[in-house]
Amino acid sequence: MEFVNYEVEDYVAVLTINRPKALNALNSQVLEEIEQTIDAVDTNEVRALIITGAGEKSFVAGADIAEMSSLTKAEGEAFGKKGNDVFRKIETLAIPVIAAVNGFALGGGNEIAMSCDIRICSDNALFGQPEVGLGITPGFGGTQRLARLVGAGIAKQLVYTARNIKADEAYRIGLVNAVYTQEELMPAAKKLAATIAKNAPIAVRNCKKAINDGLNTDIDNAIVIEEKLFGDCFETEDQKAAMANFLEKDKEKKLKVVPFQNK
Ligand code: DAK
Repeated sequence: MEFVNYEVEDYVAVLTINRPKALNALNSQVLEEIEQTIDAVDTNEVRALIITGAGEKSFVAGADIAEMSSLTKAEGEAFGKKGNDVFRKIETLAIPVIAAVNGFALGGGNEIAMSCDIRICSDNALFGQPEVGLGITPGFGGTQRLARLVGAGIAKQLVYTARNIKADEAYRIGLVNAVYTQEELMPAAKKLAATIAKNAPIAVRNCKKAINDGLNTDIDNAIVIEEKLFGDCFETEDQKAAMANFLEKDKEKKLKVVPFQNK
């Protein structure tokens, strides 16, 4: 791969978008490489994925404006669909995904971060949806995910004004969960991922599915989704081992690696 690096260590994978000359902007090739990498994540081996950007300046500075500048209506729709398909794969990946936002997260950059389960950032991060200043709408889910994450009022203000916000404001509105210095960001992301990876993997995946699927439906259906995924846990070795450990007062509570059962 030219623009994506991928490494796995101790159940945690790091996907780095690596196109620093263009501040990691997303062109078709970058999107294709992200998609191939996501498709290839071995969820039996990896329990949490971190997505970050190469360099100290930018997470992702948006979709590639040079590539978009000459698109026709049909090509624009196809480009939007490509990005949306990739971001949806991130959002629905079986394991938790953490965005470690290490600088600019503008347009498509904010949108890829929002397709992750959790966002943390460095203190030099800058977030925004500048699209209306470029004569377009956010096209990789920005109008949808931002409103779901921070509420319609704040999302509309950010999208209509195209105003960028710094890390502290992103934290205040709930767009990111925590802010670190640049040096602390990746260690913090890895620590968070390792904490998730220590828990029963199928239970964690079922939690992700329950939260995501439940948010997309009404509360009555959402509770049924939760019930089913809760019930599924009782077919896992982790549930039996972890509860037996508790009852036997085994403080180690070591959880076994159990291959994910696709459902
Ligand atoms: N695309 C392409 N190249 C970019 C880029 C981008 N988004 N952002 C930066 N670059 C390139 C610059 O052109 C420059 O390249 P060279 O001139 O060196 O060859 C290099 O990265 C360094 O950038 P700067 O020299 O500008 O660096 P500065 O530190 O001065 O400024 C900046 C950093 C992030 C403030 C500035 O680069 C900037 O404003 N970049 C654009 C940010 C932006 O507007 N992003 C949102 C893009 S729009 C849709 C699908 C998708 C989307 C919409 C619709 N559908 C099909 C419906 C998504 C849209 C977007 O994401």
